[in-house]
Amino acid sequence: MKITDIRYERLEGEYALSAGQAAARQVGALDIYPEYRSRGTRHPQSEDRDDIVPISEVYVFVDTDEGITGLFGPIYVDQAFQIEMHLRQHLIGRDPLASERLWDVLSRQDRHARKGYMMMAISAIDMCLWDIRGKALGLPVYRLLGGPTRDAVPAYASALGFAIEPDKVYEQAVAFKREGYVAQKWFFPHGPGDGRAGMERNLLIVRTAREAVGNDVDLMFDAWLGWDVNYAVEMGRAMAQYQPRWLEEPVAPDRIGAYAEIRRRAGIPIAGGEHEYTRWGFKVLLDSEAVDVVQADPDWTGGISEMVKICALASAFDKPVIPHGHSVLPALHLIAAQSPETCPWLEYLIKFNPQKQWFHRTKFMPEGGMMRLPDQPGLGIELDEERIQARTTLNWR
Ligand code: SMN
Ligand code: MG
Repeated sequence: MKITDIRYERLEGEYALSAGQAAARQVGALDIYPEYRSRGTRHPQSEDRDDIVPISEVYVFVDTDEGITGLFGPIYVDQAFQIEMHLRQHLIGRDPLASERLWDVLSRQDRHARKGYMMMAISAIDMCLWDIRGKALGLPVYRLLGGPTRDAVPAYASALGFAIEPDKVYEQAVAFKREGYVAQKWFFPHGPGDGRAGMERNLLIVRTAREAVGNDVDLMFDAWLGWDVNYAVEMGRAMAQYQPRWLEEPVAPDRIGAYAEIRRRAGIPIAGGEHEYTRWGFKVLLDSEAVDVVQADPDWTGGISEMVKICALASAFDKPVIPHGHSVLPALHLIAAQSPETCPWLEYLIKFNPQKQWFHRTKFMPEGGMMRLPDQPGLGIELDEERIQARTTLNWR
């Protein structure tokens, strides 16, 4: 089999927002500047309105001479550009099933391929190659990876975009528990720039969520790179009585010493890695004793191939990998082929993952807190032509 073409398409349609949740703000790295801190919510999905909004997503297609096409998306347009400018020339005419060779070549072809958008571009290609292999052999990807290790995977409810007023947090935390989720993650609205009052409001979210769910549901909290060491240590110590399963990304990912210090001093488990790349990036995190939970994202860190290696590495450190959930299917295939000890859960972003699957014929959503496994060959992404109102080919040639 040979790769004959690589194409990128922008799909456009209309997406139905669902109301019932007020707009939520989320702390971030730029919040040290007042004008950014006052921006408020950053996500249209968190608006409190029933509305139809335009939606536009980019997909990558890898065609072969045997009529099989590998498909992956949504991806960022920046990834498509990197594929076109840097990766394409190493892929056309090559055997898509020799994906270890191709990953190696793609990661060596440019000195900047190691991280960032170029590694994210390699990730998207890796996903397409797994899709091709699955379609060629008529099997879902988790079967090719040696799974399933379970019939279904427990998902945790990730509440990005949900209202963070205490009464709303309470109500929603109870609702997630009733739906069957054994764990849920909330996002902090405040950081060091919001002073004591902000810290109190953060803590109120933790306390309210714990009061809502009792002791048999795990709670996690994400600071999305928005804090510093002192703030994280103080928050960690104050949160400890509510027994969070983890505090996530308290500071920017490269501040590994800060992670290790927070982990030593805060008294609660620390999670991170959704913005880390490849086995070598995770080796540094693990060697530095910086995290208790590894959150590599298949879409960004190097694809499914690299995730398998990161899982092997993390399991040798006895640290679980709970992949970040930028898109559902790659993480689901991987998790379904790992020991439940290595990969106990899938992240499901309740507001974002449905949007990311808007153009897909089969939507993967947890039921009773469990995610069933795909049975389609490959990754399981098929486009729903009825939802596509316009299709544009991206072309930089
Ligand atoms: C997150 C980051 C980027 C996109 C969606 C969600 C978040 C998470 O940090 O951990 O889910
Ligand atoms: Mg996160």
